Amino acid sequence: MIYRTLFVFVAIIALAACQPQKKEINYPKTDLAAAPLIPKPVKTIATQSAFGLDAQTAIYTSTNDPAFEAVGQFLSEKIKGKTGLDLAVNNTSDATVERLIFINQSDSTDLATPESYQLYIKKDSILLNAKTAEGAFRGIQTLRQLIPEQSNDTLTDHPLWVIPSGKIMDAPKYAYRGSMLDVSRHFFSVDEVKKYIDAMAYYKMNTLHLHLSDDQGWRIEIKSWPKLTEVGGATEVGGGEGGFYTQEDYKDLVAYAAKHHITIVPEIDMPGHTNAASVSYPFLNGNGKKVEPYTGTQVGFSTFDAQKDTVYSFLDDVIGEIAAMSPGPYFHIGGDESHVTKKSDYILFIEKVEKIVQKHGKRMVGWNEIAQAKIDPSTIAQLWSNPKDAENAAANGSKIIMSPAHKAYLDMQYDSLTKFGLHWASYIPVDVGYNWDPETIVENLPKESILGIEAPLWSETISNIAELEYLAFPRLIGYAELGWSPTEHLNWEDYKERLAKQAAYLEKMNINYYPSKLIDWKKD
Ligand code: TNX
Repeated sequence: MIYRTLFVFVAIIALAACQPQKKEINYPKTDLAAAPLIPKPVKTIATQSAFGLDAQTAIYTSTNDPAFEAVGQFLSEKIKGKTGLDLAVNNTSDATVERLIFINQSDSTDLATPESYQLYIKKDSILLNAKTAEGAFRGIQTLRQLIPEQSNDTLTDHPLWVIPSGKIMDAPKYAYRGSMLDVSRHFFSVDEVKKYIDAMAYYKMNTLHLHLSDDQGWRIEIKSWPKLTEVGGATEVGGGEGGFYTQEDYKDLVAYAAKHHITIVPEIDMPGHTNAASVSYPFLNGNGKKVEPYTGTQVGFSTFDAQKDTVYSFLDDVIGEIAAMSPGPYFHIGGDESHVTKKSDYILFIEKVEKIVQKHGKRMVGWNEIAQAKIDPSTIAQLWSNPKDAENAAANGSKIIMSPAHKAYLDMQYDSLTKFGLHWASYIPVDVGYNWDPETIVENLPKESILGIEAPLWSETISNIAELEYLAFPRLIGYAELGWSPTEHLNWEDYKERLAKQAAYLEKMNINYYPSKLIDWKKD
């Protein structure tokens, strides 16, 4: 199969080379190493020539894996959106083709991770090698970023988008590079979440954690417990109407994320942060008080009753329904700020819920507090507050997701003048959000214990997509680089020049970013 695709590739190059009408193009000198790529690739070698993307360019992919063809289609759609060119994918009968982009499934041992890719850009061909469609997908993001906004209309008799030539060898630093959206404190629609996924994918993030329940709202339909959304879905911070995803909506989101090689991590927060669930079904409540709908922003007052069997059968249904719709390996159980759960109950609860999550075929993820329980080494702890918890979890064999609030929380204000956001952990200007090393946040944490990083966006202070984007961008782009690029490439002075050049993409995508004065934004 590999030989067959290689044969097709060689044949097509030969075919392209034989075109009688083909004219040499005198490309201007280019420098691939100076391209404002984010995240910065591991290795770039410039060859000072160029590839001209035009209407005579075609896309071919390995055909042994349909997911590679899908990556080719995705590239074609994005090229159309950016340039207007409508490039065919795997159409071998087109005789007008002069240049080609080949997306090749390769088993080369140089491709060390599933997301690794190699990009070879020459005058007449672009070759992208990857072991998996996921790697190919990451690689085409690099290619998308290399296509200039404007065509060059002087080199030939038709518009041509000049892509600098050379080689890129690339692979991520961490396997987990994510962001979280809190759709509970304020609800965000399927289309709004999709728009966020588009931007995450462009910067090679691979995980979207959805915080689907909290005191103020329950956001995912559970067929066996319908009041969760009928009652618990009807509130949000500030008294707005709330909302929820039907199971069809959620599946649509999961599929959209999968098309972008992004895994959804669903979170049902417990045993605290459960007021909306307990308002829907009061037998769940364990704080001894009458439950009322809550639309404020306090935390730590609610808890499930950890002593009742019925609570665990309820959770078996809830986790089972969500796990069945979530192809990813993880289920997040929250576990944070359970201030009114007795410590012994908390530990009992986490250990019992871990078994339920595992029974439904998922790896449990929880905020760092879960390290107080005797968790399984396969369970993952997400550091937000207490480094000691992360240290303990790692000593137990668990992997850690780094989301230290004072560095990685997208809901922290940029400075005291920022309209939205909080500052209980810190103010996080764009440079502070970028200038930290996940490996030095926790003392005595072996590097190998770090699964990756995640930037959570809590939504107490934001109620529409423009406000959400104002907090997320441009900081999210920095977290994408922190998660992907090797430490020796992380340099604020270099990064801020590349970030400045993202303005064209952000504006074209209609993303409302915070125009930080630290950046000399270049709009075209
Ligand atoms: C702490 S972080 C929380 C959230 C809040 C957030 C606000 C975490 C695990 N719990 O419930 O929304 O602070 O910044």
